[in-house]
Amino acid sequence: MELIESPVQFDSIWLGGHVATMEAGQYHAIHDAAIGVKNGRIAWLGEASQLPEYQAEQSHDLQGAWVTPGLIDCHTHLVFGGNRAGEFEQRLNGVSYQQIAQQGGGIAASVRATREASEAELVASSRRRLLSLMQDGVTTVEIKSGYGLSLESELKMLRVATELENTLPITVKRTCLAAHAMPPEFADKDAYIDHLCDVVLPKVAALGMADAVDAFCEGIAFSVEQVERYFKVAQSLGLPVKLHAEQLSSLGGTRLAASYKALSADHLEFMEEADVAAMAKSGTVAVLLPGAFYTLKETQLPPMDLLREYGVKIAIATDANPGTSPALSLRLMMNMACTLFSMTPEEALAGATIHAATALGMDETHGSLALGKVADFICWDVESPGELCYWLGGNLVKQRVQQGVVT
Ligand code: DI6
Ligand code: FE
Repeated sequence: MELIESPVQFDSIWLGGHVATMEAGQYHAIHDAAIGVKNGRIAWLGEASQLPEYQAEQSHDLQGAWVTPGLIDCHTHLVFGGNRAGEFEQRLNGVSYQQIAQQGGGIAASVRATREASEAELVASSRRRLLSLMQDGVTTVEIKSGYGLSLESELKMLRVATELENTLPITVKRTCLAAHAMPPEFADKDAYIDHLCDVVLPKVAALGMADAVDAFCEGIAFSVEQVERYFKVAQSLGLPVKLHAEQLSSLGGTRLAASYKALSADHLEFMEEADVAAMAKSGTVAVLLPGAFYTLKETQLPPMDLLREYGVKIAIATDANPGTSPALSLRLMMNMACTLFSMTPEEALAGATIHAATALGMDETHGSLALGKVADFICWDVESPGELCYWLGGNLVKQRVQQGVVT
């Protein structure tokens, strides 16, 4: 009697294209590949010629497309009221940042507009921006608070981020950035940090409203000592930390972040070799933000050779925010990482997939295509993965798959 092997069951299968798996941060290309998906996870991945006998409820023909992991934007300030296009125009008409700040502009303007906006208004305006990111290939996004700067308005921003995840096919990681700037009702930075440590962080943690905690460590924001007090409380509440560090000057924030085993340190143009060494030791990801570098017309480049030499993982993100990076395409940031920071297209794609997943503490399940991982992927209308970094703009997404479902 002949034994009949029962065919492997898939919910969906993709055939007729190629895959860049991004395992270990490299393309690891599979030509003429097959991807089998079951229950939102990758159940089979390899050369189509090796496929076992299978049954699938749905079959998709890639028509020669390339598949990559869904893009992960690991640093955004996507939720905010109003926008600052007027300031952009003022600056280009010769009004200085200082004059704009004296007129109540800058971050203060975004804080006012965010506090004044209703939750529904914030959901509506953020949704439009998030859809732009999604249409260009993003399947996971990190969203920071930080334009509320009071318990109520920080919680409002984090609720908006939750609402976006609940109503759109996207995974959202929420970060509490209450230590972003000084709220108008506080005169003293230490007193504000005390308030964050005593009231805001414990409440955010108790409500389960954040996946991580972030701060802005800079002369114009908070000192290393102030950030350390805030990190200590975050750590005691079981929340991982990350930090805006070494963006405009070298203060030592990166080393502090590394000593708290931060998931990431972000910006980093002014970092030094000791900072790079500390990050390598702690496994902290370097998140580079070419959109802010470009918008601020910065000239100090992040130390790419040192980051590579020490084996620090490098992620790329939009930093989408109304002031310094009104960026709504992560793929454009990948292009800019190549052109401005001399990254290779392979490094840039790793930076927007697997290394971005590590920066969010989710690389076990996301960021690369492998057996058992969440089936978040993009089918791109390109002839090689390098094309994703080559085009400035354009619509290259052929199909977007979120947890195994075409969206
Ligand atoms: N660094 C930045 O570049 C932004 N925040 C930060 O910590 C600026 C945000 C803004 O101008 O609204
Ligand atoms: Fe930022």
